[in-house]
Amino acid sequence: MKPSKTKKAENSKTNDLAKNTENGQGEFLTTNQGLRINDDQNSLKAGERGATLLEDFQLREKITHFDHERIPERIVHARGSGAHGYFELSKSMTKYTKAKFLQTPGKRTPVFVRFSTVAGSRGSSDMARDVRGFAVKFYTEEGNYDLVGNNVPVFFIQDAIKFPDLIHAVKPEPDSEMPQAASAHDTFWDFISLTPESMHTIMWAMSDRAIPRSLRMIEGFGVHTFRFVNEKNESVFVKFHWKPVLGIHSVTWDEAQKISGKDSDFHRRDLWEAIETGNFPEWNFGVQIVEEKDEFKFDFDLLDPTKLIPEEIVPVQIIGKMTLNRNPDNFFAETEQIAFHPGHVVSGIDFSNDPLLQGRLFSYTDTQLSRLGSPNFHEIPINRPIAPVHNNQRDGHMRQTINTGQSGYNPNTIVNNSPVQAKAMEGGFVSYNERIDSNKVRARSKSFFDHFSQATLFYNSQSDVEKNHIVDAFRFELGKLESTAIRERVVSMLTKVDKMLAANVAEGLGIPVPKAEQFLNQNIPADGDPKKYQPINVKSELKSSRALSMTTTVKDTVKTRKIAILAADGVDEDSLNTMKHALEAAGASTKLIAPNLGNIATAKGKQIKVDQSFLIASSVLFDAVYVPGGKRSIEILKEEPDAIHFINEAYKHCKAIAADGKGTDLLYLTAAGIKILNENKGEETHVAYGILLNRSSKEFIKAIAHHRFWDREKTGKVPA
Ligand code: HDD
Repeated sequence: MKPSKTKKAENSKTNDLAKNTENGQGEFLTTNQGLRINDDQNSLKAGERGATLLEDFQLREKITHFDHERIPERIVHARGSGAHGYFELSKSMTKYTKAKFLQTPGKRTPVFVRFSTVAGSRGSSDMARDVRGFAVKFYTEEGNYDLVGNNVPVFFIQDAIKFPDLIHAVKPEPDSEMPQAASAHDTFWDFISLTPESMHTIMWAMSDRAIPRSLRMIEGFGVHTFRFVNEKNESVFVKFHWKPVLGIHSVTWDEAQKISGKDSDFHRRDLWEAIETGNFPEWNFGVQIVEEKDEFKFDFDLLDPTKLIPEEIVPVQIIGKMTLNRNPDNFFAETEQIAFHPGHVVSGIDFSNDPLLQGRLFSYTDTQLSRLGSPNFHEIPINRPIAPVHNNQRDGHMRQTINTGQSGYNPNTIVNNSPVQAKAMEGGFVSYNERIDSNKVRARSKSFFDHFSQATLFYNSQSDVEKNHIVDAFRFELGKLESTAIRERVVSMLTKVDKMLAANVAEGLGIPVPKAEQFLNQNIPADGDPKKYQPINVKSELKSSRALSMTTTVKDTVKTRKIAILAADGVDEDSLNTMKHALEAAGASTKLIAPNLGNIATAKGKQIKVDQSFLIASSVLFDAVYVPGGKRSIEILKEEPDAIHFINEAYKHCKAIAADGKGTDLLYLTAAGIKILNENKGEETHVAYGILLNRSSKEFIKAIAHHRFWDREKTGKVPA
């Protein structure tokens, strides 16, 4: 789709100050000093065939600017896509917090959201197996509030001091700079095999959550426990959740790898197109509240970022909804230059002592200095708060503000002590006065030493299909390693999560299941007693949690799903149009795929425009396939190996497939049809498998909404 300009959403932040008129439309071309340019096609030369002159300030300005166009990419989360929108509160949080944007139901706050992968470079594939970043900047009237989270509710490590090690381990290996955007290599698993605290997050990363169908279909989590503080200075602990209205859906690993080749911008394009076509992505915003008196009532530590609070124990209260309704005008100016920081808070939101969060509070401002190059990064339009900014900070690279007058200090009499400090009742930020009385130590609390119970809880909460996918992910990732010793250490650690899981992974790797005792906890200070640092076993009361499985997610809509319609000359017009219109009326989009671009002629001789040829299209870029009737159309498609492959692949990836009239003949040449013939089980079984022969559009729509028919995986694999 050609990028077009979305109409300006009413509730979006208007960062217009530095916005140029639309590509200078109707204006003269100028230098950066405003000098009108007469010839931008030729450099200044001593004669038509002579040397270029140093005097050519116009050439030098243009080339110099170009030479400096790239800035350092983010050290992590370099690959990202963003959008503008708004957050609307539905339930007042006055009881818990004084944050103004959380007081009055109906209040809208502009936001900018950036989704990202963690490990890959800025140009890497969207479909890497990875945790997704989910960072939201709320432009509140009291200043910017950044909720810098992920699509996984827990993290790999418990203390920020280990973050550089984790990232060095997962990034491409330093000698060969391989592999890009992938955790399937020795250094990552070497680190993980020596870091048992990572096991819970590893389970999420090896699940299908790490290969989302769409960024519009991921959950978001603040991860850490934060604090709400109310007007009376009372505090509660809070965890933040984003729940996608379209449900949480993923692709298969085979699909993810193929999509990376077919369209490495798959997620970015999907987000962009959804917003351009008015299908605004939405998330419900939820909180889990824990009273201060209950801080120690759980069998895990609230400050430990490798733990979640199961929703069965503390339900998620939905308090509002976020809608993304405007694409950026300029990727670099907005998505690339936006600077998030967990320390950008407003009065009423405060931190807990989670040691990972505490380290982050240092890291984010620091990284912007090297990435954006100046302590004035807050003056870049996308980072500017809508709340006024007044202080005595001055100067620095690329300062935009022109501070007037004599004073740049406080206290002063010159401007009557301005800018003045705000009292708490005037919105002045006052840190929660938590009592802290302890020795200075480099240590970790014993309450952080249970590394496996929630990894087990996560695994036990998965359906059989989800469990199989996790096993396959481990077999893939560990299978890519050069070192058998690392494989063994990881599998030995898995025995602490689930014995069957470890056995299944070991079988795929062709190794015996190593004993659990073999794993080493290397997170031990030089003078520490190794015995004291071994993980402790906690048996959690809860056996499984519904919210952790994707099988319990929303499955009643086909909105924004993409359906491929395969046809050729001679297609039955009614068969094509009835289904196409029904799908589009239900909110899905369709693409007509034929042997060549241009038009196809229907059986009645009407010309219909083809959207994609088989050379361009691929089943992995679609959610479902429909083959309309028409004798000639099907005869042509039968001779088209790409059409057969298209259906085979969609079948392999468990997608809904429908055929009408003669279209069913084509299906019988594919894995889908062969399966039906072989099993000879009757129509209802086909429908249960997501294969619909001569069924209504209503049934097809229901099948697409179901997302995938995983049962097909159980009953034998198919080629594709
Ligand atoms: Fe981080 C970026 C999320 C731990 C240091 N982080 C970054 C982004 C997200 C997260 C979503 C991208 C923001 C954007 O789109 O610009 N990070 C997390 C979460 C964590 C976490 C959910 C754990 C719960 N991060 C973490 C630690 C450290 C960092 C422990 C360092 C001690 N993160 C950074 C960073 C980045 C960053 C180096 C790179 C680019 C940036 O900040 O602006 O400072």
